[in-house]
Amino acid sequence: MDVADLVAAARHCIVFTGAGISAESGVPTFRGAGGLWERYRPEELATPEAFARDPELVWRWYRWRQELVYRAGPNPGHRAVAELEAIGVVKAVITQNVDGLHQRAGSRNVVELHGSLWRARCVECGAVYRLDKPVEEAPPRCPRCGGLLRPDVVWFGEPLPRDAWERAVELASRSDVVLVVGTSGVVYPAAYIPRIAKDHGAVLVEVNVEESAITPIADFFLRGRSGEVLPRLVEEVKKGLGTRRS
Ligand code: BV8
Ligand code: ZN
Repeated sequence: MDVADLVAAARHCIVFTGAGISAESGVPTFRGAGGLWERYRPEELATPEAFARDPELVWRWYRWRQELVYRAGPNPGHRAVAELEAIGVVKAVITQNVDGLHQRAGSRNVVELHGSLWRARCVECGAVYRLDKPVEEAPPRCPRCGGLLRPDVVWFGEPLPRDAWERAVELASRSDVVLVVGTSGVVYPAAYIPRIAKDHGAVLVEVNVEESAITPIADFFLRGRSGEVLPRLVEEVKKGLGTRRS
């Protein structure tokens, strides 16, 4: 049974992604070479303390990432995931990424465990605003109450949004195949998701350019860039489905 047959025959296949799936869009990963964290340490910027100390610096970093993502756009890896959902094979995408590229590629059922670059939340009145382009001023102010807006992302030391976490656990628990794409598997509790699926009997297929903390529990390891491996997988799955339908 090869991976394409496994995915084509899956009763409930989901995709779990990390920064690696956006690397070929030109969005640097967190821990790889040239990664986001190379210039900054996570503790410096992606934490409530950093924001309290210097909201302008933190927003400049997020605006820089918004501009990167805004110009970049989804890559063939994101589009392959969207196509697997469109042909009814993939039921949902659970992502650690905040770049919104899965949605821009056409994925509809996306669970954002760590929030989104494209939402801002008022620290005073709690109002949440959708952003359709990079913020102009850093830090932006709440149109309603004038309070400070923060990126609506999960920083280190902060809990994940309850509804996103519960949806992710529910999806992982009922899946029989999980494609784990472009994650180092070191950030918790997100990294529990592939483990929860495995504990419920799912087969894990990892797509990564190098081994990760997930590899020891993966049933299949497809070494390569997701922008190349996933489109190939989609073609083979569609062939498999075609023969099954005929
Ligand atoms: C919490 C949003 C408690 C913001 C992010 C010690 C041990 C264990 C845990 C901890 C610890 N100390 C602290 C913790 C907890 C901490 C944590 O896990 N830290 C880690 C670093 C050890 N977790 C937290 O703080 C979480 N909150 O625990 O709260 C709590 C609970 C209840 C009540 C109150 C408090 C919150 C974690 C969320 C942090 N926010 N992002 C932002 O983006 O600015 S995390 C950040 O890392 C991104 O979301 C990113 O997605 C995520 C994980 O990284 P990856 O996605 O895996 O990316 P990475 O660069 O690491 O890897 C890329 C992979 O892609 C590599 O494997 C590479 O080989 C591969 N790749 C590269 N190119 C390609 C490719 N693959 C395929 N194709 C390619 N072309
Ligand atoms: Zn407000």
